[in-house]
Parts: sequence; C-alpha cells; structure tokens
Amino acid sequence: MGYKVVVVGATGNVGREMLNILAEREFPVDEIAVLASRKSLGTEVSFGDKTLKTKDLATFDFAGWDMALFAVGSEATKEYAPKAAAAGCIVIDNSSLYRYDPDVPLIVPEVNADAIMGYSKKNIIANPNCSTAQMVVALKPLHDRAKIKRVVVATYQSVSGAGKEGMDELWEQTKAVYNPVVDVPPAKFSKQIAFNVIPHIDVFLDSGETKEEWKMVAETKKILDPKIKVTATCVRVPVFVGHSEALNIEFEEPLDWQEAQDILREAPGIMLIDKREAGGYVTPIECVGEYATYISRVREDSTVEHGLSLWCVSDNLRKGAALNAVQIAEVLGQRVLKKG
Ligand code: 2RA
Repeated sequence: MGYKVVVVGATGNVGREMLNILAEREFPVDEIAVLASRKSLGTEVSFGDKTLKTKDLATFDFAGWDMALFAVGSEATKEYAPKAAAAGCIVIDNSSLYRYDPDVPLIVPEVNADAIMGYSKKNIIANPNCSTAQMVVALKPLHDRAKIKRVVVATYQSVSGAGKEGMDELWEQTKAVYNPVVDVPPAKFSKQIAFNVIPHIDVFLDSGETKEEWKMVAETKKILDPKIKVTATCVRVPVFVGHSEALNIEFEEPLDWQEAQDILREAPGIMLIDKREAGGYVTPIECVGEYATYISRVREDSTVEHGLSLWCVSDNLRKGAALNAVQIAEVLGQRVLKKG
C-alpha cells in the first residue's frame, strides 16, 4: 500500500524534478495528481514511463490525498496550501512562505529529520532555500564534531534558481553575444548574465543584505543551530544548473583537515572528492542530475584560531529543492503516515 500524492506546480523546473525523483526513488505512490495554474492547464508531464495531464489547482479537492508537494510561488502557496492542509493533506512546501513560521518545521533530512513531528501544528512542512540546503548538509557533521561558531559563505548560484525564464535569458544572451544584430536586454536579472556575474539575488533589505543572503542566515539557525553566526554574499553566475559555495568556517574546538575529510567522507548525503591536484575537485557541471552534495578543497585556515575552508557544490533543482522535498516525503511516510 502506498500514498496518494499531489504535485502542485508540476510544469515548472522544480515540479518536473519532483516527479522524476519520486519515480527514480520508487516512492510508494498509489495515485498521483499533477496540478498547474490555469495558464499551464492541460500541459503533459512525465512520471516514470507515464504521461500525466495537469489539472486545475484552483478547483482541485485535496480531501482524501495524503500529501502535496508544492512548487509554486508564495502567492499561490498562500492561497492553496492552507486549503490542502485543512483538508487533511500534509503540505511539503518549497516556497519561502512558511520557512520562518515557528509552527512549521523546516527540514533537511540529513540534519534535522526529528523535527518533522512538528508538522502537526499546521499540517505543513517547509523545504529550505537551495543555497541553505547544501550548506547545512556540509556543516552538520563538522558542527557535531567541533561546534561551529561562525560561517562566511560566498555563493555562485546558477540561473535555474531563477526558474525557466532565468535559463532562457542566459541562453538567449549567450547566443546574442555572437550575433550583435540581436539585443537581449536584462529582464529576469538586473544586469547582463551572459559572460558576467551579478552580486544580487532576491530583493534588497534595509540592512544592505539581499533577501537571499538573509535566508541563508535565518534558515541555518532554524535547521542547524541558532547560535551559529553566518554572513553570506550571494552571487548569480552564468551556469545553467548547480550552485557552488565557498565556505570559511570557524570552530570552537580544533579540527584538522584530514579529520574533517574523514568526517565528511562518512556523512550522509555527502560525496567527498578532494585530491589536491588539478581537476581533483567538483564543479557544478559535474553535479547536474546527482543527489549528493559534493565537497572539495578542504583545507585549514590559519588566519583564525580553529578555521577550515571548503568548496561545496550541488544540483540546486535536486538537493536544493525537489530531492529534499521527496526526502521529506519519505521521512513523513516512514515516521508519520506509515503506509508504504
Ligand atoms: C535562487 N534561491 O537560486 C533561489 C532559488 N530558490 O534564485
């Protein structure tokens, strides 16, 4: 016996990956419904070897469905997630709407799976932002061993984090560089993204940080440890899929690079590829379609008392979104619904 699963936003980048991953991981699905907004209605999507037709989110009745994986913006989530939750269908939400709600658990299964039991207050579980998800997977085993005091992170985030429009803009601008007759002005991004980098993701806050940077701070505290200090600089780069992060970490206790490598090698969700030679590290193009968070370039930082630096890369549509949501669904099945 399996679950009745709804995927909301099934035609988007993340919704399609959710369907791929549910099929790949053989999630026990008895029945599946794929929903979209009116403008994408009737679009067909793949689920394993099946083709499914999308139904209308606005008129769908969530009663009798076990769980709904939401991959739509905050506006649609605000309207439909409470309806699903009130109908008894547990929501796993990929938007930022509920992430900071104290009555909604924010889950990365490798880090805080036990917190899932908090789902019952609202029947909603939140999925973190892509840049946070891979970072906390890398930090958790090191924090358990040597207690992290502070993290300085710079991200190199791919355009797929901004959806299909972001990917199209990079593609069209790149082609236009070789065809000066065509002009593709910035639309999704604030400056040209082709052959450029942009230190701006999401909106600016009064503090001068961007919301993306603030999310990395707030979400790390909620998922891993409120005592950890985080400062982030989030940058969009002309890469289609795969977010990279350069992390500098200060610990309370000493931790040398060899022990850090040993810990990371054994940690769940991590692949350590760290050869200290040309090519002995992972780049975003190599992590596309993969589940793991890849760690490379582990080294000591002698400018602080107990410091390490490392490089962390992951598929932002997978661990950063769809995979993490499906992993939450798996934990929900195993610990709460217990049908599969
Ligand atoms: C981005 N963090 O990369 C977003 C996606 N969730 O823009």
